[in-house]
Parts: sequence; structure tokens; C-alpha cells
Amino acid sequence: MADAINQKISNSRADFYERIGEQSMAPLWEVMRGLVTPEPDSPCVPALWRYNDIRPHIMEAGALITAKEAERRVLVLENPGMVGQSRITRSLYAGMQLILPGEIAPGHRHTQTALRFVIEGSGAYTAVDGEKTLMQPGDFVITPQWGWHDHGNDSDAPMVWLDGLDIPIVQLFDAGFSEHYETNKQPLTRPEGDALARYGSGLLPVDQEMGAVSSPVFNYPYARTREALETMRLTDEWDPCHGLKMKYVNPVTGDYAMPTMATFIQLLPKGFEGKPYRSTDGMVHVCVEGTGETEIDGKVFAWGPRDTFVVPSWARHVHKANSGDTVLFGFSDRVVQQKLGLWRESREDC
Ligand code: 1HN
Repeated sequence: MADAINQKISNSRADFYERIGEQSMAPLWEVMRGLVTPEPDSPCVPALWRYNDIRPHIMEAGALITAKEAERRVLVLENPGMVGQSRITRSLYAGMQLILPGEIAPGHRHTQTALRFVIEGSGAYTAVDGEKTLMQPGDFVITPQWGWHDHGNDSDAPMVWLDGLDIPIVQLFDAGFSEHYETNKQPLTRPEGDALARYGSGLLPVDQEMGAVSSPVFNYPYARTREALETMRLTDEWDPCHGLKMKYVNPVTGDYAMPTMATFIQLLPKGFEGKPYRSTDGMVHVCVEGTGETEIDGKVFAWGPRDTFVVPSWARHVHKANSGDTVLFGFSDRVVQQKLGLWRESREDC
């Protein structure tokens, strides 16, 4: 009897849903639990790309297509939980870009912001808005939104860097524009190192306005960053979860270096055993020096230099450093979440 009544209700609801569907309407009560969850429920899964495993594929791509033909010769790091979506976390894109000696990647611009983190090679360049910078391993380089940029490799060895872009964020807003530069290379209007001297030396032009949303410093050289960490470790207490962790900032505003992607560098001393931590920003890490492992939601990922791994939003994780001091670079959407009042972290209940 009860079954028959339930069946009748269920049939009339199904019929109702079909009829309102014709008016482009749907019942919230059928989907609400998936929309408003008690805590983050991400399709992003923890993952590790070992450089030794992926490097042969990156080099093989080098034999299959030129940087010019591809426009950007990149192998996308696709999160295994979101195959086909060109994203490493729900909000961010990442890929490994290869540029061979003598190659150029032609000029273009787009409303997406990009970061480069140099993995292999030395002395290839990127030119951004009239200034060229030669890149070294561990350098963190910014391409601000709508800035003209082209890359080239005048060195005698391949260069590989990790690209991080805010593509899914721009997609969410349907705010993407792009265009090609009329020639392959843009003219250079300032000498190399101008931006770092002008904005990254504890000085600013006297009438500097807040203006642009990304940092005017567009290369944060690893040599300077590493030296800063080495000096700070002399007096700083190690944070139980993060070791010694710093954020990259825009010297004009003191805010994160880019409006949509927060970037970090952290030093874990030899033998560091972190405490559990989680936060709502899914984090992409690259190991620069040392070896270690990160336990993410109970699964252990062992990494070394040039390896990339991703910790999903709200995943409980613990970092350990094994042999020698370890340096990890990281990027996430924390800057956006903090602006929107969404960001949370926890050290206790995880
Ligand atoms: C792009 O412009 C670059 O300029 C790299 O190097 C990766 C991925 C998607 C869309 C544009 C670059 C990109 C990209």
C-alpha cells in the first residue's frame, strides 16, 4: 500500500520535473545537497608528476612540433580527477613548456594571468611588455593579464618551465580575450633588469601609483629568494606545518604578486616532520631542492627535485623532508579566496 503511494508520488514528481524542464526550470530540492556541501567536496585528486618520468615525453614533443608551430609547446598537467578539462585544480591550469635552442614562441597576449617556474635549462628568455628577462632554474616569472609576451631560447640547451595560469577562473567569468602580436618578437624598450632595479630594490618611483594589479617585478630570481631564506632561518622558529614559508608580493601594494594566483616559497630543514594541515586552496607544489614526501589524505607521495605535486582543497596533508634541506615552490588561488572571504585553514581538526 505504502509502496503504491510512494510510486504514485514519484511518478507525479517525475512528470512535473519533465514539464517544468520544458520551461528551463528544475527542482532545487533534488540537487541542493550537492550544491551546498558541509565542507569542500572537490573533484580534484592528489597527484604527483615525477620529472624523470615526464621528461622523455616533453622531449619527444620537441621532435614532433616546433614551438612556433604549436604557438606554445606545452604538455598540460591534467588532474586525474578532471580528465579532459585542462586543469590541475578546479580553479587553475598547469603545464610543462619546452623551448629548444634557437626556437621562439611568438608574441601574443590574453586576459589570463600566467606564471612561469623554471625547471630545467638556463638562459632562455621571456619578454614582457618591452623588457626581456633571462631565466634560471627556480626563477618565478610573471606574465600579467593583457601583457604582450614572447619567449626565445638563445642558449645551447633545452629549457623547460612550469606554466601556471588562471584559465578556469577566467572561464568562470567568461572574460577571456586574446590576440596575436603582428610580428613574432615585440620591440624591447627597457634594458634587462630594469623592472627589478626600479621596483624590486626597496625603492619605488616617487610618484608611483597603485595602478596595475600584477607586480611590476616580473622576475623573482631564485638566487635572491634562496639567500633570503638562508638568512631568515638563522633566527626564525620553524612553523610546525610549513617550516619557513614566505609569499611572493607586489612591492607596490604589499599584496600577493598576482591578482588571481598566490605564490609561495618554503624551506623545510633536513629531517623536518610536519604537523597535519589543510586549507581551502588546492596547492600546486614544485620541489626545487632536497627530497621528501607528503602524505595527502592518507596516501604518501615521495618527491625530489623538479617533481610537481598537487594537494586538493581541504585535503589533510603532512610534509616531511628527508635528505638535506628542502625547498618547495607553491601556487594556489588563495589570493582570490581571501578577497572573497572564503579562505579557511585548519591545523587542529584534521
Ligand atoms: C600561454 O600563452 C602560454 O605564453 C603558456 O607561454 C601556456 C596555456 C594556455 C593558454 C595560453 C605562454 C598557455 C598559454
